Amino acid sequence: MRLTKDTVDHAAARRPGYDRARVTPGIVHLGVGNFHRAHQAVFVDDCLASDGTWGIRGVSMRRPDMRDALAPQDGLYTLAVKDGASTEARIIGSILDVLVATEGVEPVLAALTDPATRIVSLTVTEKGYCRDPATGDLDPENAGIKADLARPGRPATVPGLLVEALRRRRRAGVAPFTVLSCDNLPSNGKTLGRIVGQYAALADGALSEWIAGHVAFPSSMVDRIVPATSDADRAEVEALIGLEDAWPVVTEPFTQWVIEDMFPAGRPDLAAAGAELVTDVEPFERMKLRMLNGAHSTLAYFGQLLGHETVADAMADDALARLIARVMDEAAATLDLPASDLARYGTALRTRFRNPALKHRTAQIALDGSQKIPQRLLGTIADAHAAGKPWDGLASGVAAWIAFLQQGPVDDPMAGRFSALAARHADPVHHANAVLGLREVFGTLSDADWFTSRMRSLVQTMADAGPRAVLPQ
Ligand code: CS2
Repeated sequence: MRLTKDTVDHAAARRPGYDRARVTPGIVHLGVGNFHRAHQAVFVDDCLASDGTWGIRGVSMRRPDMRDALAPQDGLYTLAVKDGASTEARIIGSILDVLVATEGVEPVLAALTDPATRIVSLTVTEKGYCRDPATGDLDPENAGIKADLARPGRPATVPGLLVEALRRRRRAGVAPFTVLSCDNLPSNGKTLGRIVGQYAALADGALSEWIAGHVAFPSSMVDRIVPATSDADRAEVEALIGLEDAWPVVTEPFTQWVIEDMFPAGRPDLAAAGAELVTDVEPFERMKLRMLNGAHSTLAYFGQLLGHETVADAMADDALARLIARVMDEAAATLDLPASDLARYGTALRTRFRNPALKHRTAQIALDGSQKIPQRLLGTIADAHAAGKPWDGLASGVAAWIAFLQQGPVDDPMAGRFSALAARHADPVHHANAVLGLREVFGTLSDADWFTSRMRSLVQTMADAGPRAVLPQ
């Protein structure tokens, strides 16, 4: 029997503690993937009992698979929280429906322009921002951006969609929504606000000014480890809850959401649900990006080179675990937070990475390196070097990425260029030189001898003696 609104009462799991039939939409979320379903949708689920006006309408930007799984289940799905041998199941009801942007943008624009929509939140991954990774500005050469500017009424990119929705709201005299970025980017709200402003300036200068004066883009730091769902997860959840769920989501116990409290159009009582509402998110974002995500990417690329399928497998490799501790220490030394807090944070992260119940594949984290490496490792390296602090561990992570690119092919918006470089340069150091010359990734580090010479030497050592040769003994 399938999980639906009519069968949910039979689920052997915690169920929504509110009457779903009375919930009305107040949030449109772009990018309803597993991360959103295990994070923001759970916080909102906790808010719905006290205020039912914040239901979520999900939007898939490209693929219909999430809608196809959730529509027959009336939007319901299982959250399975795993810690070692224990699994706790809970049914989440905050997502009311899912629209698919590639099947028709008008229904999406209708949801975005509905006066009831007061927040538009996003998890569209780094590449969804159509930015130049090194500078964080809109990439005007991005093919999707060019196409959207040519036909503004039918946008397909995130900046195009937000600007068209805001244009229509302004024209109709409807107050703007608040735009809440939940992606792993530094100053994610500010970055998105700038990108949206830059896109609007190319489309319509007056609109750009109106957006700058009227639309809030709070930043937020999001954290929860959420692997892709496997068929084994589906079978386990079905056995646990006694109902079939086409797309449950498996995650860890830890969850954190730190949000800049700037919601002129209102917000759910997220603090009551455990979120931290603050005036400045940036120190938290930088800590998380540099210590968690920087270490994650390093584990992912070494894991791929050394044949470790999951993060927990990679952490069981002692030399790699030593490197990860070093990466976290080097990153911590660039942060302006109390050292004891950072040390505790690092220890807790390593315990989370070791959670054997999470099959978090290194291949999943290795995706889209060109979009991730700048804010996860390169900014940290530049800061550490400027302060005369060590950055050897961080550099090994970048070297592992370059070696991974040479093995190709990879899944990345820059995959075509990476394949061409790998095909042109058989010699690892020549290949590394060519990759280091990509300014959209490395920015000014492309020209910094102190950096490029160290990278060449690491790549040479790895090529001569294997990736293990650069790990701490
Ligand atoms: C991971 C993140 O896939 C990745 O790149 O580093 O998704 C990571 O699991 C989350 O940011 C944890 O909060």
